[in-house]
Amino acid sequence: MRVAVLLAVVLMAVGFTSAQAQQIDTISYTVTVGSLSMDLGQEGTVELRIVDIGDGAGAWTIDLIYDPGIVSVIVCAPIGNSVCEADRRPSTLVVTGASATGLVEDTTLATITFRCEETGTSPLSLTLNFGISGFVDFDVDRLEGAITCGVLRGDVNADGVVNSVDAFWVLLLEDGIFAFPPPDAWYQAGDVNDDGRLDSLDALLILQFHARLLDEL
Ligand SMILES: [Ca+2]
Ligand SMILES: [Ca+2]
Repeated sequence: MRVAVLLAVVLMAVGFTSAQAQQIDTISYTVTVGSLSMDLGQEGTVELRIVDIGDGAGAWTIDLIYDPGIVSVIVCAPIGNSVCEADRRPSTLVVTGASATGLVEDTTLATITFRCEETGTSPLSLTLNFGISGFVDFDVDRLEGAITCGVLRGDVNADGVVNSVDAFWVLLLEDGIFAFPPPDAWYQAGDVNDDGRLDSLDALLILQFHARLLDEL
């Protein structure tokens, strides 16, 4: 009797009534997260979604794993019945939630805004935790994403815009006033005439681009 009561409590906690547990043999859905391609310093938003739901999703705990060496999380905004934990582990967002009636339609669980901090590609991997097993079978797919961070030509200080500050940085780099070797990304962004050097000509082109005298760099 005690076991039956505990089982009922567990099932209710994950969103099933005892009647539903008897009726539903397989819970099926797909968890998806989007992909982005951005430049250093820019921000973009992906959606974490549950789609293609079969017999209803009563509860979800989803780990979204990213590379903190490439991107940072600006904000994780949960939607509806979800909660977002951004600081449990350095490389992991945890989105949890529950619905007493079970989700039946495609649903966005959270929107997550990332910022490109370094060049490279960060995976957006998904790990799903179901809490219970043995009573209900899960047939769940994952569509994982990625964020690719590149260099915005002319944006030497990687703040997402090209302006006179970047021209100033090019001149500082030309003078070699830094006590540390500047990152390669600074050179990649600043050498806008592709001659292998950072000098006042690059600074001039950046200023012309900012003044809309040039259409592109
Ligand atoms: Ca800039
Ligand atoms: Ca150059």
